[in-house]
Amino acid sequence: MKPVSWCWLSSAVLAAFSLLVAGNNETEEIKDERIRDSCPVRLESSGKCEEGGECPYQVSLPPLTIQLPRQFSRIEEVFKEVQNLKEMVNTLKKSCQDCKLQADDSRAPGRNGLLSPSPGSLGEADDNRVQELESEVNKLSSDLKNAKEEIDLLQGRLEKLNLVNMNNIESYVDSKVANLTSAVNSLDGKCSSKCPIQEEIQSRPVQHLIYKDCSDYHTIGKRSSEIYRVTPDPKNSSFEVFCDMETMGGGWTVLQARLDGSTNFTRMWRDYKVGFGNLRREFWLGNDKIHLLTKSKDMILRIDLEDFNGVKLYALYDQFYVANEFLRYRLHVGNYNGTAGDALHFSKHYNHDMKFFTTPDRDNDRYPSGNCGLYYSSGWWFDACLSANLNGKYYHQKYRGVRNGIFWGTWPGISEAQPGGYKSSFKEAKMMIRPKHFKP
Ligand SMILES: *[C@@H]1O[C@H](CO)[C@@H](O)[C@H](O)[C@H]1NC(C)=O
Ligand SMILES: *[C@@H]1O[C@H](CO)[C@@H](O)[C@H](O)[C@H]1NC(C)=O
Ligand SMILES: *[C@@H]1O[C@H](CO)[C@@H](O)[C@H](O)[C@H]1NC(C)=O
Ligand SMILES: *[C@@H]1O[C@H](CO)[C@@H](O)[C@H](O)[C@H]1NC(C)=O
Ligand SMILES: *[C@@H]1O[C@H](CO)[C@@H](O)[C@H](O)[C@H]1NC(C)=O
Ligand SMILES: [Ca+2]
Repeated sequence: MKPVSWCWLSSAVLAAFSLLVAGNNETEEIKDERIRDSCPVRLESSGKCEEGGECPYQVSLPPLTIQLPRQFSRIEEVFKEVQNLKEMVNTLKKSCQDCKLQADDSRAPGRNGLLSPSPGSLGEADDNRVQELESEVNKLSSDLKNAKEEIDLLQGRLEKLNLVNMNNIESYVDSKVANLTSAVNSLDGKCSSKCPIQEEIQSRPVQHLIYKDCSDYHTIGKRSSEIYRVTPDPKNSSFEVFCDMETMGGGWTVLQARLDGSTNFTRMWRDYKVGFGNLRREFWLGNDKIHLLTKSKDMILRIDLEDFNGVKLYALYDQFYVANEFLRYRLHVGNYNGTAGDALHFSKHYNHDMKFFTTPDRDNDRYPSGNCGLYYSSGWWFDACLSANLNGKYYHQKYRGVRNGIFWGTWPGISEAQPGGYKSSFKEAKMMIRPKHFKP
């Protein structure tokens, strides 16, 4: 008989020796190296079995660290997110109501002579959306409760099952929260754009002065790549951005640029939040601004890269959204198209989609024993840790040591570098967004 090893998470199971026979048929499912390696308890047969008799087994029991607590903290995080979403819905609901009241006031005849195109019916439509959303939020929190109960239930049971279900629950909950977040955002956009007092009345005379992003400047005929002022959220402040009016028809709002190493990208949370650098050269626009821009319209992302051999390739993602600071600027990135390869979704274990933003002073990554931002000298949506990092250090040539340079893991030939050998860097990198439905 060949040696076999199983991995159990419960000491109760270890006692139940007879279960081993049943477990035998299930080992297939836990062949996943990762799970087995991370498993703290091992039970091994010595391989010397007498016919029909029992095999002698060795049990190695390190201090019993069960994997559940980590998973539990995920659920807790999600609870917090849902709580925040609930609050956002309430705020939105209230502001929609306020908005409607103001609209009613301003429609009173003879007040200021301005008429708004039936905001009443629009307001009702928004109300329905709010109600829908509320019931969605309620449903989600009861789903979460169920998930939590399920976990509690499973905790005392056969533990392999437990692991499998935990993963399912995690991704299920993640996608629910993502859906809800985008629903809230679209509602937020609607609510503000339909508020007559704020947009239709106050800003009507200067309406042509409100540009949400670079595509609006393109629409009015601007064709030079320049700095322009944008106001993605009429309730919030406006700010300057650099517009790329040439690439693929133009209309792109640039979020990040690397050209020559003139700006240091090893920065803390606060800097990545507000942005840094020089818009005409190297910069990070700032996570708050990126959030407002991607909230105001459905955006696509384009990444342009050039290496020191003059090879230029690009990656296009058909969705790009960055959540707010409370949600730790979580990244949502859609399907890939392009020539540079899909390094943001490199594999199951290296996937930047749905990851939080991490900086050297703020560890939100998926690497349990350290801070990826500190190790790789940048702020980024680290997994554990990376298959892409466009905010890495700027190296003017190949370099050795920690791979903390600008990195795109699907670049041709990049994976051939030996662990101790030279690593290639990039000459230029650029990230920019444009509304999904924009036609240049
Ligand atoms: C193992 O499982 C398969 C399908 O899950 C089943 O057909 C087979 O009979 C099982 N073998 C044993 C030894 O239980
Ligand atoms: C999220 O929304 C998409 C499309 O709107 C839908 O296909 C998907 O099932 C939703 N996911 C969940 C978990 O509700
Ligand atoms: C960039 O900033 C970090 C943190 O302040 C500092 O440690 C590092 O030396 C700087 N790098 C360069 C090239 O100036
Ligand atoms: C403006 O946007 C920032 C960043 O998302 C946010 O923190 C702030 O609360 C917003 N201000 C208003 C008045 O909506
Ligand atoms: C990718 O982009 C090219 C060029 O824009 C287009 O022709 C092609 O249909 C796209 N592919 C997908 C899968 O979207
Ligand atoms: Ca970490």
